[in-house]
Amino acid sequence: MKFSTATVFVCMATAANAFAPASTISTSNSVSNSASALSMSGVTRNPNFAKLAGGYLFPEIGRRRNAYLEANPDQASRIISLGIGDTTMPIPPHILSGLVDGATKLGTKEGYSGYGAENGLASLRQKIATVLYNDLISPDEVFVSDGAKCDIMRVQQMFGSDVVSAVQDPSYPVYVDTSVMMGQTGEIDKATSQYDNIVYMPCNAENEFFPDYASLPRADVVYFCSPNNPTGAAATKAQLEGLVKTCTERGSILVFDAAYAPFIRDPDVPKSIFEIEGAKECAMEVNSFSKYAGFTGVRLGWTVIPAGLKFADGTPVKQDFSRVMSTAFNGASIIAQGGGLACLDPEGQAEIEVLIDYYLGNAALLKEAMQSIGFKTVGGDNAPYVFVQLPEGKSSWEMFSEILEKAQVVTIPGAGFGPGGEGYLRLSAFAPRDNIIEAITRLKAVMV
Ligand code: PL4
Repeated sequence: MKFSTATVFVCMATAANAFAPASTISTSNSVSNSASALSMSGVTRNPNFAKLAGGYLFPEIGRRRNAYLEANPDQASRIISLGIGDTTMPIPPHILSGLVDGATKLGTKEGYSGYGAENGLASLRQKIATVLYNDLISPDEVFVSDGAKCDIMRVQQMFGSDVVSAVQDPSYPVYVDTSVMMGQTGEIDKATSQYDNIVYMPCNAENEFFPDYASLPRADVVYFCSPNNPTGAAATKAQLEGLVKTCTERGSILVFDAAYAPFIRDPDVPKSIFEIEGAKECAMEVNSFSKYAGFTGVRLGWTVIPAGLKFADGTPVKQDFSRVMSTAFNGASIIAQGGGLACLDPEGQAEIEVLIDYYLGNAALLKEAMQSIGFKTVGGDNAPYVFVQLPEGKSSWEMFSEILEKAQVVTIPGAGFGPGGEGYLRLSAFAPRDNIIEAITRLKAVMV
């Protein structure tokens, strides 16, 4: 059933009237009547939302796929998704047993627990620090959460509206969209597709998809993702040393998104920014179990903020993030945290290796297929994404539509990740192997 805005308002007012004293009912009815006639509330819209150039990228991809299927219902069974980076392999047994244990305990008197610590179970924070960071950081610098995406928004809430943010171009759209929502930016420039007051750090073939932040205007907060979404480029130790040095010299805070760290196989590519000397004074790291263990639906992540990271007035950043978490978050699900603990057991770690190897095998097939028909690619070695350079003059949305219509394969146009992504297409390796093989046959037929 569809409701108009006015209908929703009237329904809410009616529900409210069920609890209102009789004398107030006629007044509230007259308010709802005049409001319903106008079909709007008396609340001013947050002007930052009007600045957003369009809908969020991933629902937009889903909308276009659904529109295609509505027009071509006979093609529904042929659709293969190499679009949204969502895991497809089932959760392996040891990790699953952690989730089951977490749930089972809730059914016993001894094991039951209600609200937990906002920052997560002490045992999980300890294990994250030891198993994933080799004790480079301490457990009280770990904030367990419901995922990296949600943490990025909370990090933005902590920084507020007065900071200037820098983003890789192209980049995961959450950094830019949350900067706009927070009021850090001006309007979008229609000619460049860039928001005023954001520093766009070009990542392209000329700079091997690693930005030269030192040559760009200073930003307060620098969002950097490695292995990268969408390009799949993984920054080397030397490159990250340079970035940390520049951020330190300029007094910028680096927000390092390591959501794809488990895909790193190259020993010269750091899995965490804290492997770089000096990072504990200039960086924080957001991370997630989503891609480690197929927890995209379970929801579990974490953010590390070192005690030595401080604002200009000397306040530890960790103190303010803790204030955001305790005010706006009630702790990650106790069941999910049970799964997280199992991920960090030796058995869980071995299961994760198998999962990641599978997706990396898919990525290698996609990369090889694209190269075999003459396309240049980035990524796919230490990342689940292959970024394909399209022929000169071919727009990425055009290519997305052509592939959807002719091959029934969903991809993501590079332009969805920012103007710097134009001319590229992102292929995701998160799919069953059979689908990857079938998609490759169809892509080869359409793209040559
Ligand atoms: C679709 C660089 C995927 N609805 O699951 P989380 O919240 O712990 O992590 C999300 C995340 C964080 N950082 C980076 C990412 O790439 C992602 C997930 N991105 C993609 O296809 O680009 C899933 C997107 C999901 C979303 O909006 O995040």
